[in-house]
Amino acid sequence: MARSVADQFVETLAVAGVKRIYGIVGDSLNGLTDALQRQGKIEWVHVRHEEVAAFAAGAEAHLTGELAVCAGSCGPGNLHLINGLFDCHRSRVPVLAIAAQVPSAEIGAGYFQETHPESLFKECSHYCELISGANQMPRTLEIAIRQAVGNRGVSVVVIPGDVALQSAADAPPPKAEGLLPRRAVVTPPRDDVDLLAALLNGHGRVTMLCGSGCQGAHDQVLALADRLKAPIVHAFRGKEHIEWDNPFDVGMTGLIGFSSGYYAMLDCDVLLMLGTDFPYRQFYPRGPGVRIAQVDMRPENIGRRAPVDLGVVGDVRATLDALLPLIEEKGSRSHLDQATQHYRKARKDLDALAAGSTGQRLIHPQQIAKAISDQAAADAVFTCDVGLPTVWAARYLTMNGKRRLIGSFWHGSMANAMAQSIGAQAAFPGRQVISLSGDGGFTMLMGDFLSLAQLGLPVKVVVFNNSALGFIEIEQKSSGFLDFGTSFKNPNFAAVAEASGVRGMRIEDPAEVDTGIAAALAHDGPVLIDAVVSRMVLPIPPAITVEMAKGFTLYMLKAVFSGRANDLIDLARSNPWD
Ligand SMILES: Cc1ncc(C[n+]2csc(CCOP(=O)(O)OP(=O)(O)O)c2C)c(N)n1
Ligand SMILES: [Mg+2]
Repeated sequence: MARSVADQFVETLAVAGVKRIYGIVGDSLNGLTDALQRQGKIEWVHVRHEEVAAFAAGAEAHLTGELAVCAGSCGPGNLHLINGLFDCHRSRVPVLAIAAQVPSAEIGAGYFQETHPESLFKECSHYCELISGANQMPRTLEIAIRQAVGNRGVSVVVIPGDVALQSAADAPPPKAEGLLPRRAVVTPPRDDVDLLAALLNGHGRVTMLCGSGCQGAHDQVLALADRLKAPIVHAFRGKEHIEWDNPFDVGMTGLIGFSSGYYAMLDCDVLLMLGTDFPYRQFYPRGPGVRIAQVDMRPENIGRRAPVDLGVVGDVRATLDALLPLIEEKGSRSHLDQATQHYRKARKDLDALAAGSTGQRLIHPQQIAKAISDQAAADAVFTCDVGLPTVWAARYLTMNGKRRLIGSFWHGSMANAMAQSIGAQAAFPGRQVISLSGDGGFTMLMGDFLSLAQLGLPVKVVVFNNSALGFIEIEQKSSGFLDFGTSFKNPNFAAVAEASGVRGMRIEDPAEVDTGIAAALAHDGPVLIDAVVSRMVLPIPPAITVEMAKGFTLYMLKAVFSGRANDLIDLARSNPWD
C-alpha cells in the first residue's frame, strides 16, 4: 500500500514526540485513525466529548511542557473542541488540534456538516490552516507544530478526509531538532537592570506580585525578597511555582484572594510585578507615591494592567540573576513583618472555617478542600473547576514544588476540572490526580465520567455537591439581585458512579470527612466522592466588602418584598459569615 498523507502525518507527530491523541472518530478522520493504528506508536484516547479532548490535551501540555494533540471529525466534531482550545490558547500551552474537513470537492458548496474551521478557530490559535493537497504536506503540519511549541499556544490543522488518503509527496522525514524550537532565555539589557536596581534600592517598602512567569525561578524570587525584606503576593497561576517553602508569602489578592495579599499590595512604596499579567485593575495600588515596576518576557504585557514606572522585558529568572548582585539589603523588616503577621491571622481565620465541628449540620466545603490537601500525595496533580472549587483550591491546597495545580484560570470555563484530569492521568498514570469539581461543572461534561472507567484512569473526582451554581448565586446576592436560575435537583452522584462502574462514596457528615477522603484516596482505581456541602458560604473578597454589604442589604429588601422571606431565614440559619 502506497504511503498516504495520513501516514506521513502520524509519522511527523511521532517525530515531534506526540504520545497520544484525545478525540472522537468520524468518517473524515478515518484515514488518520487508520494510519495511527497501523503505525502503533501513538495512543488514541477515546473520549466522549471533543471539548474534553481539548481540555485533556491542554492539561497534558501544561504538565509536560510538551506538545499535546486533540482531534475532531468534520463540522460538529471539531466545533466541539473550541471551548477547550480557547482555554489552551489563553493558558499558553502547546496544543495541536486536528480538525477534519468535509471532502475537498465539496468545500464551499454548503455540504452536509460543512463548516470553515480556518475562520472558526482563528481567534483561539496562533496558526490555523487548511491542507488542501498532498503537496502541502508535511510542511503545513510542521509549521503548525513549530508555532504551537515555539509560541506556546494552539495550532489547528484542517484536513479533508480525502486529502488524508492521497498518496504522500516524496519528502524527507522530519527532524525533531528542527520541529521543536526551544524557548529563548531573554536577558534584559544592562541599563534596564540598573534602572530596576536603582528603583528598588531607592525606596523603602517593596511588595512583589508573582505570576506563572516565575516558574523555575523560586530560589531567585526568594533571594530577592530576602534582600528587599519584601512580602510576596502571588497571582493564582503563580501559586504552584512560588507559594511553597516561602516565608515571604502573604497569599493572593483579587476577587478570590484574601486580605493580607490585598493590603500588602496596596500599602507599599514599590510594587514589583514578576511574570504576571494579573488582570483585575482595581486591585493594583493607585496612590500617587507608589511606583510600579514590571518584569515580563512579553513586551505586550508591560503596563497593560497598571501604569508602570519601569518596564523590563526579560525572563524572571534571568532578570533576577542579573539583578540580585546589585540589590542592597534593606535594613528594616517592618513592612515584611506586618504583612506576614497579617497573613498568619488571615490564614488562621481561613483554617478555622475548614474545621469540622461536632454538631455542625452541614459540611463546609472548606473542610473538604483542606482534608484533600492534607491527605493528598506529595506529588499529586490537582485540577479545579471554575466556580467555588477554584476559591477552595486557591485557599486550601498547599503546594510544595512537586504538586501541580491546573484550572481554567484565564478562559474561566466551567467543567474544566474532570476533563483536565483525564489528560493529567493519561500523561502520568502513576501519579495521584484529583479533580475538585463543582456539581455544575461536573454535570456539564458528565458523559466523560464514563471515560474514567473505560480508559482505566484512577482519577479521584471530588464533587462539591451544593445543589447550586454556587459562585454565581453568591455574586447575584452580593450585587443586590435575587438569586435566579442557580438551583440543581441533583441525583445521588455516588450512586451514579457505582452504576457507571466507578467506586462512589457519599459524605454528608462533617465527622466523616477525614476517614471518607482517606478511604477514597487509598482506593486503587477511579473514585467519585459526592461531598454534600453547605450551599450558603460567603467567600468574602478583601476589597469590596462594603459594596457586598450594600448588595446584600438590597437583596434582603427584595427578598422580603417579593415574598421570599424564607430565603433569608435559610441564609441566617446557615450563617454564611461563619
Ligand atoms: C461554560 C461556562 N458557563 C457559565 C459560566 C459562568 N459561571 C461561572 S462559575 C458558575 C457556577 C459554577 O457552579 P458549580 O460548578 O456548581 O460550582 P460552585 O460554584 O457551585 O461550587 C457559572 C455558572 C462559566 N464560567 N463557564
Ligand atoms: Mg455547585
